[in-house]
Amino acid sequence: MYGKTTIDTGILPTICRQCDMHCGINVHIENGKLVKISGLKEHPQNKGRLCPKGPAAIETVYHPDRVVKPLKRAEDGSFREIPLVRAMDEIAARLVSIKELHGAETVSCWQGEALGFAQQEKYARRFIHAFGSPNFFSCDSLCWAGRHLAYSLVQGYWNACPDFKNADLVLFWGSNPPVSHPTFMVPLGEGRKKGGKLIVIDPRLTRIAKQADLHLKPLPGSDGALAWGLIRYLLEHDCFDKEFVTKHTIGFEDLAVYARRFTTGFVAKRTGLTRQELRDCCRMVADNLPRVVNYTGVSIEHQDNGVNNVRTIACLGALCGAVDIKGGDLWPEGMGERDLTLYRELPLKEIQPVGADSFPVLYDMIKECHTPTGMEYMLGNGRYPIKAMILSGGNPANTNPNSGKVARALAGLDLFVVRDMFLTETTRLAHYVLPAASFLERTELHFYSHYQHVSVSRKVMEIEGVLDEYTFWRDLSHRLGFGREYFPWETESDVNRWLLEPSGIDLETLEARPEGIQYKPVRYRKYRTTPFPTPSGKLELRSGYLEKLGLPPLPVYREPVYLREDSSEYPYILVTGARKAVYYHSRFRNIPRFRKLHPHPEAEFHPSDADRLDMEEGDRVRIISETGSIVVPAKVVEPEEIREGVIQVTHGWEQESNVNRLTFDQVTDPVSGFPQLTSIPVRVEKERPRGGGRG
Ligand SMILES: Nc1nc2c(c(=O)[nH]1)N[C@H]1C(S)=C(S)[C@@H](COP(=O)(O)OP(=O)(O)OC[C@H]3O[C@@H](n4cnc5c(=O)[nH]c(N)nc54)[C@H](O)[C@@H]3O)O[C@H]1N2
Ligand SMILES: Nc1nc2c(c(=O)[nH]1)N[C@H]1C(S)=C(S)[C@@H](COP(=O)(O)OP(=O)(O)OC[C@H]3O[C@@H](n4cnc5c(=O)[nH]c(N)nc54)[C@H](O)[C@@H]3O)O[C@H]1N2
Ligand code: SF4
Ligand SMILES: [Mo]
Repeated sequence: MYGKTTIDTGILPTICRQCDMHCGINVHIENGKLVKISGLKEHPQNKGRLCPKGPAAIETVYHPDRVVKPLKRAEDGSFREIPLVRAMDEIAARLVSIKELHGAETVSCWQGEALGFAQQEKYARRFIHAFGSPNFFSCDSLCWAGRHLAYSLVQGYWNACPDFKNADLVLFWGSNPPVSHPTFMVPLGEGRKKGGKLIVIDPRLTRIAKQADLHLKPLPGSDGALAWGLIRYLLEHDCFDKEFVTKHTIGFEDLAVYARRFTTGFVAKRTGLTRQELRDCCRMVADNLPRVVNYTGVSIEHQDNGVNNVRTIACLGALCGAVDIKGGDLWPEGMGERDLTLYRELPLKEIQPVGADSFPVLYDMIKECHTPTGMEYMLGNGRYPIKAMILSGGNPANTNPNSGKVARALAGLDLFVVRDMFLTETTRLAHYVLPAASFLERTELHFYSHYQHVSVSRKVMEIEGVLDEYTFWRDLSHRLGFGREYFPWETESDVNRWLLEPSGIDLETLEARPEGIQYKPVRYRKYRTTPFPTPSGKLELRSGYLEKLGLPPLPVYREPVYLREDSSEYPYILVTGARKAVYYHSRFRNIPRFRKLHPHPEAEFHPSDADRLDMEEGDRVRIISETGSIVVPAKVVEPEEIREGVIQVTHGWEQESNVNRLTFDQVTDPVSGFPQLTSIPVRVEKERPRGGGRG
């Protein structure tokens, strides 16, 4: 057993970061060893509940395969241990020489999902700007940013968690919270007890769909048409909040004209839903105004018209008058903490960030460089080359679209440093693999914007030679000569103190309150006195900002690619990424008790499709898209579980089972540049007449 715990025996309350829900947990320690994780009842996020992944942090931390020593790749491709100081010196020297030879902008950073979207990510943003390069990449090029941009374009902000508890009707668009966001089920359950209704829009019968009052199974990629159909219905039947729309929105006239084409017949044809289903859905919305909330899942932004489809859903919320009200979409207020990034202090105006020319909205609004364009730069097809990357908390060679190309791009770097807890498909391509501290080995602030709450997690243990993110960036920046100026804090606790200072909450108070502190009470209808944070100060049903960029100002509908273009060669529609409760993207397949639950990858098929393909459960099938092909065992589900003609494969499996060999990096959302991870045209071939179940 390695590592030194903060206390010898006892219970330390902290925050779980096995996923992005930030539940309160108690870590039980006996004689210097972590023995159990239980739920922290006082924490408002989870109220003591845990999902299976939380307690598995112990298996992760003590996993026999965990990387605890720095590794350097030798000429023959094998990894050799190297002392940490030497590794850091060598990396710093390589960065200096690449900067001198090719320019600072050829060096980049990448942060993956494991580090989340706040403090940990901001260290990397700070570092790379101080180094002189704007090239910060992350998993945000295919997660969250599409929704964030869409909602921000309409109302100026995105609320990650609407007011489920007080809503009369909740619509989940392509999302399955019992699995993906277990803590949503607490307020949702409370709302349901009070009589709140539920509509789920998903081509599959998910766990949340089983609980729904109405489950619609549209054709993948057609959600925009459905949302426009709902808008048309509300306008035609005069069921919308006229006062709100008149006083607080712009673009209503144009929206109303565009909505006219979305007649029931038109929408039924696009979505594959019946007229009756459409009418039921429209009536439920109209009958429950204004407390109607829409939650858009990741699969909507993974569509090739993702931003406009999400914008349409946001406009629908606005017509409902469900903005900034109890039981609606909340408008969260920040705490006023300091900003770790240097975008204001040290703008790098003279260098064009990767992708900012093709997807200006993505860079302008969230300072994210576009990862599929980044691959082109790494392959030498950009305005300048990307030569070096420091990546932490991600496994893009597995999780990013067209994964074969991603691997080729990363393999071509002159310097590739990866910080991870395990060896992965991505670390295999690295020149240096540095052991990363788990969330139990660092301290950071956690924000819960929907109830305006902050808490701090604590360092529960430490492993010698395993650096937390802050210490890594600090040590590297000191070697490069800008540490004293930009990374002056000794420890992460010092950073936390600095971040909190303007908020008036001091670190010691927060540390004494493991359940956290509400930094501001939630207020409603702030728009009556405060302009929306959009260019016009109003809610923008039509965007002048997009128009200036040459993009359509309205959230126009575009048919998914399988309808737009001839795809007779690819008669099935693939959706990817439906989450499994015990896996997190490419993570946790190395936990034996989880692996027992889901031992191998699988492709879900409707029984009629299985009949058509003369296929049985367990047969190995080859699925082929324009990008590539994979081989996985088939799972023939019940007829009601998936829409006929649709196939689902979850991502995160390796090599020939990796569904990202099929996903599209060449078809991108016009606003965000998001690659297309759902609604992909594919064909299917049986690999062998009858096969085993393992892939
Ligand atoms: N256990 C676990 N939890 C996770 C994750 C994980 O990997 N494992 N990942 C986390 C991350 S980073 C994210 S972003 C979230 C995502 O979480 P959610 O946004 O809730 O997404 P999923 O749970 O994948 O559910 C997506 C659903 O969309 C459906 N779908 C696919 N295409 C379409 C379409 O075109 N239209 C509609 N209406 N539906 C469609 C799929 O059938 C699937 O059921 O989950 C987070 N939580
Ligand atoms: N086809 C398809 N592909 C998808 C999706 C989909 O729906 N369909 N979903 C996409 C989405 S929404 C997302 S967010 C991305 C996520 O994609 P990635 O960002 O690549 O996330 P993970 O696969 O979880 O990789 C996290 C890595 O970090 C390591 N790690 C764990 N904890 C720590 C830590 O504390 N510190 C450090 N340094 N490393 C740690 C893990 O071992 C793992 O290798 O995947 C995307 N890929
Ligand atoms: S939902 Fe599970 S993994 Fe996520 S923070 Fe909560 S306990 Fe941890
Ligand atoms: Mo994500």
